[in-house]
Amino acid sequence: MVPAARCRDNPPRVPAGAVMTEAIEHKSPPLADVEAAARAEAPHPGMVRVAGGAFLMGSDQHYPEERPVHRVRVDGFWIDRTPVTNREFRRFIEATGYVTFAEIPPDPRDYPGALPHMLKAGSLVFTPPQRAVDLSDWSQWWQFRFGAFWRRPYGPGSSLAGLEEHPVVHIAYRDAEAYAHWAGKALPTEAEWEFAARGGLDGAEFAWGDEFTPQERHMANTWQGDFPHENTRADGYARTSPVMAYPPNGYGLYDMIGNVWEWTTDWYAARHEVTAPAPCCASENPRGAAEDGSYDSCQPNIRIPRKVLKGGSHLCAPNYCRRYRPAARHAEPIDTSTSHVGFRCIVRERRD
Ligand SMILES: [Ca+2]
Ligand SMILES: [Ca+2]
Ligand SMILES: [Cu+2]
Repeated sequence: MVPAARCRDNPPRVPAGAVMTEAIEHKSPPLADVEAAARAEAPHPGMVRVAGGAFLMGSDQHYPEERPVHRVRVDGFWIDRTPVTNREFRRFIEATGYVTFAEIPPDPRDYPGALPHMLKAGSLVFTPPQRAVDLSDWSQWWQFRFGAFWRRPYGPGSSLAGLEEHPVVHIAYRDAEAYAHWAGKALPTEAEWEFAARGGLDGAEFAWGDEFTPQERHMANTWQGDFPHENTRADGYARTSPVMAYPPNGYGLYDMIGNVWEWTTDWYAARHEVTAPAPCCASENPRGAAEDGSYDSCQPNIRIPRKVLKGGSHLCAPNYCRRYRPAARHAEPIDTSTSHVGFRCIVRERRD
C-alpha cells in the first residue's frame, strides 16, 4: 500500500493512500572567449553566456548516483541568470492561456488503483510536521494539496503576493518545456546545467568553493536545523527566496544551488554513464540515459519516466539530503510538481 519510501525521498504525484497497489579539470575560459562573450549580444534579456569547455562531472565523495567522476565537454550556450520567476511565468500564461499540469485532474487511466477522491487537480506542498518523524517516510512532510498550483503555491486561498521575484514552483516537466518553447529557449541537459553551476571551479564541492559557509556566510537558500520539523532559517528564508538574494557564482548565475530544484532534459539513471570512447577523452555533450531505464525500480508498478533535477532546494538539510552541490542529482517523475521544483532555460549556440 505505502510505496517504498525508503527508496526515494520524493513522492509520486498521487501520494500514499491514493497509490496504486496493483497497477500501479576545468580551466577558466580563455580570455579571448570572455571578451567575445562580452561583445556578443544575449539572445534574450537576463541571459549569461557560458563558453564551451571541458570539466569533471559528478562526484565520488557523496551519493552513489553522482558517480563516477568523468570528463565531459559541452558546447557554449546562453543560460538564464536566475530560475524563472513567478513574474516571468505569469507573462507566459497571460500570452498563451497555457494550463499547467497541476491544474488538470489526474486521468484515472494513468493512475490505476488510485482512490477516486484523490483524483483531483493539485500539487505537493511541503507541510512541516510538529516533531521529529521517520526520515524514510516522505508522506510525513509532503501533502498532495488539492487546488495548489503555481499561482496558489500553498493551495486555495494562497497567492503570489510578495512572491513575484521568487522562482515559479509546482511546475511539471512539460510545463517547463512549454515555457521554454514559448520563450524561444530550451531546457538544459544535466551536463550543461552542472557545467554552468560550477562557475569555473572545477572539482569544487560547492558552486562557490569548498567551504559551505565561507566566513559564516550563507551562499544559498538551504535548510538549517533538524529537517523536517525544525527550520532555524539562519540563511534568512524558511521557504523560497527572491532569485537574487544570494551571491552569484563565477559565471554570474544566481540560485544554481538551493532555493528550488531545476529540471533538466536528461532521463535519470542511478549512475553516470560514461560515453567517451576512451578514459582519456571527454564525453561530448552527453544527453543522459535512456527513458526506459529511468523508471523507479523500487516501485515497478508505476510507469512514469523520470528526469534529472539539479541544484537542491530550500529543503536540503545536512541531516537529510546534502544535495546543495553541483554534482548532486535527483530523479523526478515527469508528472510530479511540488513546492520546491522550478527551472531555468538556455539557448544553445550550436544547434544539432
Ligand atoms: Ca532556508
Ligand atoms: Ca536552484
Ligand atoms: Cu535535497
